[in-house]
Amino acid sequence: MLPRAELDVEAALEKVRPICEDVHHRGVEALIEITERFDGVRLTDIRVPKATITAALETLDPAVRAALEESIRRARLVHREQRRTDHTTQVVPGGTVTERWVPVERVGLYVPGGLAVYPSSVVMNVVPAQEAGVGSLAVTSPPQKEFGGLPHPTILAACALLGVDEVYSVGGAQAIAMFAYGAGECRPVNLVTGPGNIWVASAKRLLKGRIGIDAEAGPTEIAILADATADPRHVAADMISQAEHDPMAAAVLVTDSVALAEAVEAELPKQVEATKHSERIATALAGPQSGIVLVRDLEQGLALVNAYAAEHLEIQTADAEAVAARVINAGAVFVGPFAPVSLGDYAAGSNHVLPTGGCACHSSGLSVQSFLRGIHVVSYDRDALAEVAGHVVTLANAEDLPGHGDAIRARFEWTVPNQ
Ligand code: HSO
Ligand code: ZN
Repeated sequence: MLPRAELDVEAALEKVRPICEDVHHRGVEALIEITERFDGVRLTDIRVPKATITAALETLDPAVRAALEESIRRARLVHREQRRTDHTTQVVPGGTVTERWVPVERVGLYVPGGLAVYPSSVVMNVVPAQEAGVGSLAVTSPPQKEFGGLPHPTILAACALLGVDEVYSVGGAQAIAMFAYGAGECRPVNLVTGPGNIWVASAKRLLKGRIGIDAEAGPTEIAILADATADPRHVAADMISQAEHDPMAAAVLVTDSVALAEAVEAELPKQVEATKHSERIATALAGPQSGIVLVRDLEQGLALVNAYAAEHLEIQTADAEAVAARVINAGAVFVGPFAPVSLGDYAAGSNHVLPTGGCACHSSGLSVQSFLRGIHVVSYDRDALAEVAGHVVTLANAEDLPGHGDAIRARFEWTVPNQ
């Protein structure tokens, strides 16, 4: 019964379709015109010069550089270990199936602009792609008026730190179309990942198939399952931290403690008032998608959070590890009092590109796996094929596809009975 923010991606398709077609047919010229219309900047070139990317790193605040480096280091630690190894199964003597994990050849990574600047999202997209072994990787991010039509310099600096030198200053649906069809120097990609606004989500929906996509990202969500042992100041702060992203963001506390519910309710306005983006936070917290839910006990709380399948789920209860072990639907789970979502947003080592809108019940966050395909390589010798030939012919006939069976029979001078 917990409502979610309504995003009408389907309705946005009407506006997005002509934009994508225009980019398809007119390439860079269309991108420049559309960018002028929506971002208010006239680009001379869609590609950010390499020297500009390098210069952004040179002028980056050293503290931000150190923090980004640590974020990258931790993300690499975790993602490196996600890489699956090829595996061969011997089905019969002379008959094997190998699963080969092959990186996608070329990917396009979308880094949002909008209400905030997201160099951390550069890290979360680029690191798994690189660890997967993707050979060709392009980043795009909306141009910023105050930076002369370039993406935010911190985004460029993050690209430089990660060794990414193909960057475009294009945002919105037109950026996804640029990746899908190619335009100017940007060759078409095979896969697009990264969060974005409704226009980006809508373009992903439209172009899915021509390109692979990770997910259609919706507004950020945090759910917190907490009992009387949780600190209401921490709970309130964590709810605010994600409400800060978007007036449509969801922050939901689920608790069996009336005392905690009341304490958090009292704490929220105090903290909201004191923080910088209080207006959008207050809007997000007042929305129907946010609230405090009182449950009978943690059992019922677990049932609720599993049904809700939040992008981020914090467990702030006694024996949090045991409770967390019973979570089956969540983009990422944050366990105990010292693992707030903000840690995961920047520097836990985990990925912050996570399924929203309940998609956590069928999808995972971004990982090395997102950039790999498992190719089955089938290798059978004559004896191994002979052993199963009769079964294949039988199944082919059962499906009324005798040509399939004949492809087997032809290899044995038609001696395999056609039954
Ligand atoms: N919480 C966001 C990611 C993010 N937060 C980036 C700060 N910067 C969605 O997981
Ligand atoms: Zn965040």
